[in-house]
Amino acid sequence: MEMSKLRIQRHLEQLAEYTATPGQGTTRMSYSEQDKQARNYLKQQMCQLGLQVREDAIGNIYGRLEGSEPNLPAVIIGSHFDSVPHGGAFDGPAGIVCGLDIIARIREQQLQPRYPIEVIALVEEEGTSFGRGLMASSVITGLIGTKELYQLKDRQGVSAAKRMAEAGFNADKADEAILNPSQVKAFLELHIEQGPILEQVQEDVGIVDTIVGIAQLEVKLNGKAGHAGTTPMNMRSDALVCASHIIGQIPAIAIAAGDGTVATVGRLNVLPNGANVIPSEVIFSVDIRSKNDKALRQTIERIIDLVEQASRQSAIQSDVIQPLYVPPTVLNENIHQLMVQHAAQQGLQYRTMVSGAGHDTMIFAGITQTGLIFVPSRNGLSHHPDEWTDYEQIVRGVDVMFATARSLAEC
Ligand code: HGY
Ligand code: MN
Ligand code: MN
Repeated sequence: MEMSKLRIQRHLEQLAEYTATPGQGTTRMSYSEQDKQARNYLKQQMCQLGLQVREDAIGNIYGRLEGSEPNLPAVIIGSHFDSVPHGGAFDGPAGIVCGLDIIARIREQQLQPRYPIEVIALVEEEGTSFGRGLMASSVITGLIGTKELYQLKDRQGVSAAKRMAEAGFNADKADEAILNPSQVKAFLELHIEQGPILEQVQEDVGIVDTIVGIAQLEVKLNGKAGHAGTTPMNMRSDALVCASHIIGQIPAIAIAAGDGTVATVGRLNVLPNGANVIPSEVIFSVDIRSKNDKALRQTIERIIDLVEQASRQSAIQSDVIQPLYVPPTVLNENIHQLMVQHAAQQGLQYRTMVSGAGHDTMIFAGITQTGLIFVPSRNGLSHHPDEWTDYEQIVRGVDVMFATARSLAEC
């Protein structure tokens, strides 16, 4: 599908232009200037494909191809268009571009689906802006709403609701963005693997059956600022020393939980952050994943206990919040089989896989049947400027997704 490859390349190269860090990867925060540029591009492309385009109250973009029976539930295909700081050009956009290319192929082949098909571009999947991953899909599936959007804050202390308002959206109407499960037939996502397996085994696609459970914690430690030179060591309440003691023990807790459980401290803020000032406050994130829910919960509990114990021993105030918890999610067996069947019919090399990364698919699984296809990542690299997938590899993933969408939408 030469045309398909050129279309996919054009979209991904254009979207990669919308970054706050040109030459240093994709940095596209929800509701930022870069979000607006990508949003305008995606809406323009959806219009050119003759889709009915709309944005919901929190900024998700929908492009709808009407079915011959408009009242039937829609097959939704898409992913997210926000990024991590200095991330790659494929994480998220590959799934949206997959949806666009499926519509382009339907137009080219003059097909008419019986069920409506909707391409969706989701905001705030990464959680970089407001510290809660899978945010937009959680709103539209009814897991969180207006209250949480006022509580979730960015690093400047501004709420997600305010940032939405600045971008022309309205958190007070978040309930109007909630999807009616009876109007959704399935959610399908194509995503880069973000790991090394498909490349190592030289296979074309991964068909995901399980997504690991995810928890995100935010730990706040409060000590006492003081002069670095004049405060004796036995008279300090140093929040950073306490944090270091805690963080150093987290890997062992994850390893002890077994089943491939992982835990990561990716973000750490020190206040007042002066070289000659004893740190008074430290805030750090803990991202925990496991395919075993018991291991996930055990890890969360042990880290919370560790924080309480360490802070008590060093006269530090501690507070732990848990903005996100999603249990391990098994995806729909029927769609999995459909994808396997189409991959086999197309003569592709494929395997069933567990996803160590979280995806909006796991949230949609709460309201509808879902399917997730992986395409290979070069060197297994992701959340990095050098993230790369060959366009031909994406085309093969889209080929399977197109056949799956045609089966589900009956076209
Ligand atoms: O963090 C994740 O697993 C995904 O990239 N948001
Ligand atoms: Mn990501
Ligand atoms: Mn992603």
